[in-house]
Amino acid sequence: MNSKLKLVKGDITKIEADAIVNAANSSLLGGGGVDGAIHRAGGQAILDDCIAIRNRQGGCKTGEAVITTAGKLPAKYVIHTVGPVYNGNKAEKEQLLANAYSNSLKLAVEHDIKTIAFPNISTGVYHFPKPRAAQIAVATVQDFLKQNNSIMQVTFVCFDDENYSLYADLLQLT
Ligand code: AR6
Repeated sequence: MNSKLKLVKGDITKIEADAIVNAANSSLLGGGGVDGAIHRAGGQAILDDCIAIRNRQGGCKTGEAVITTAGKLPAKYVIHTVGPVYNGNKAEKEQLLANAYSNSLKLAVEHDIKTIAFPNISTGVYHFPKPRAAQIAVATVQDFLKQNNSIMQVTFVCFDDENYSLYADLLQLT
């Protein structure tokens, strides 16, 4: 395995990284799944920052990313990205999922973030097929790390057994 990549099974709100990534929606106002867990555990300060971003730029488009405080979480920042809802044009959705990972990493570099943890974006209520989503996540992160030396660790945090075993298989090959 690439020494900068790590795999963890569990709850991303417990991770002590410089940044954790949230699988948000374009409103940035919170929701269910990992988004709900992050806002619940991090508290009002995260929502306040999200509202300020909405007021400034009208939310966050699919495939893009914004950054806020992590409030009461052990991380320093939360990077909110919006994965695609898996319907319609498959190639377009795959590109948008890759963009969600790469734009989160770009924003991390801009904020001098060295360690970052990702959930399995779009594989919950947005219904992206888990095997393909895992391939895209790992390939996009690997490509980014090849071009950029400032990020020291990327942790994939899998909440469910299916994702964990997909990532375990993929990461053995890297
Ligand atoms: N830690 C890590 N991963 C988690 C956690 C957690 N605490 N909770 C769930 N997951 P989803 P999406 C996993 O539905 O598909 C929200 O309502 C879960 O097992 O959270 O991108 C937003 O507001 C799954 O593999 O995000 C949006 O409206 C993965 O996180 C919408 O859902 C993503 O599932 C985004 O949908």
